[in-house]
Amino acid sequence: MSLVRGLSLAYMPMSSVRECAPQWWDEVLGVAILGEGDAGCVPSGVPLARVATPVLAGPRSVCEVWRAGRPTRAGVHGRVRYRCTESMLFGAIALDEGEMPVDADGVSALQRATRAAYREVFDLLDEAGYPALFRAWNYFPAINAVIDGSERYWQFNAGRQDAFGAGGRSTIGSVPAACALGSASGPFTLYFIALRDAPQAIENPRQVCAYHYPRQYGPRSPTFARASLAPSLTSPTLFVSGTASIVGHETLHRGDVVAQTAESFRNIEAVLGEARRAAPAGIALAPGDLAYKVYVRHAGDLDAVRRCVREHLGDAVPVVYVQADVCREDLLVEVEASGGHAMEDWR
Ligand code: 3EB
Repeated sequence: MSLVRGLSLAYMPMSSVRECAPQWWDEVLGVAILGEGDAGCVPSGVPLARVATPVLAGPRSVCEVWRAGRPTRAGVHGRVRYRCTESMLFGAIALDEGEMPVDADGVSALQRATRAAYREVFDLLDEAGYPALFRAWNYFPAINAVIDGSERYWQFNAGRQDAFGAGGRSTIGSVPAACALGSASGPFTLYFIALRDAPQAIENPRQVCAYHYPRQYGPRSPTFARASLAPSLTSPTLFVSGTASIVGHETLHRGDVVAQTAESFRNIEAVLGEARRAAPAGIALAPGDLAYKVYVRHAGDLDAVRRCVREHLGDAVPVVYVQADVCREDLLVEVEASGGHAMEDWR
């Protein structure tokens, strides 16, 4: 792995991360601890997101480690911790909703936390010269709960859209790849990768663009693209956003987790088809060339989901399974992926 130039992703059990030498960390951009892990093994100065999504297979705690393939520089901006290279910046921020200043306008704490987190991020990106948000991972508890008449996922969408607007960023078209999942506990948590040069947003011809969803899915649309491609990185990289059993704008296969998983893969294949047309020749973007994170709403569905995933991908592809609530009550599974970069898992 030390020979890899450019971005790489490793899913590692906490026990292996603990054994890494100090110089190994020099090239680490950032880490997300999935599950129950103790953050003590990650040196201070490495941006860290703690994501309370229990790991469903393998070790109880998995570290998602992003490495740059070259030395990184670390910094702090407001509450955002980051590391960067010449071309990219990885950052993480967590804001406790309970500690948000009181608001007279009746805007929910989650909307305000989301807005504040993104505004700090955009502030950093503008100042440091990495204006293009490439990929954003969003986690917060009780995503499906209805509070004061609106779903928490809708409140999150409002806060995110507020911040994109306030930061002078487009809320349609050229938007980042993303995911938004319900965690078991913890603060509003955002981690992200941003670039100096704008990536290309990719949409899915089978799905309505999320930023054009009709009002029944909330008064403020989600701000994300189905995928985002950075062709000019040392290793041209593609992020496929969280992908679920949605065709057009509607959920398909209510109550059938296997059919939902298969539909999610049809969507991923459609997105990859679009990405291959936009990508430089030589970047491998077949389904089996990517690394995956699968969010399962009900832990008891793991075996059924895993069988279906293996039918699509075989056994040689890195896949991490975690428990998380998906943003629509009727969605039982969501799948994200990335490729083009080097990758490694613990098996
Ligand atoms: C969907 O397609 C399912 O709000 O950032 C997927 C990826 C979903 C990203 C987000 C939401 C988000 O609408 C949910």
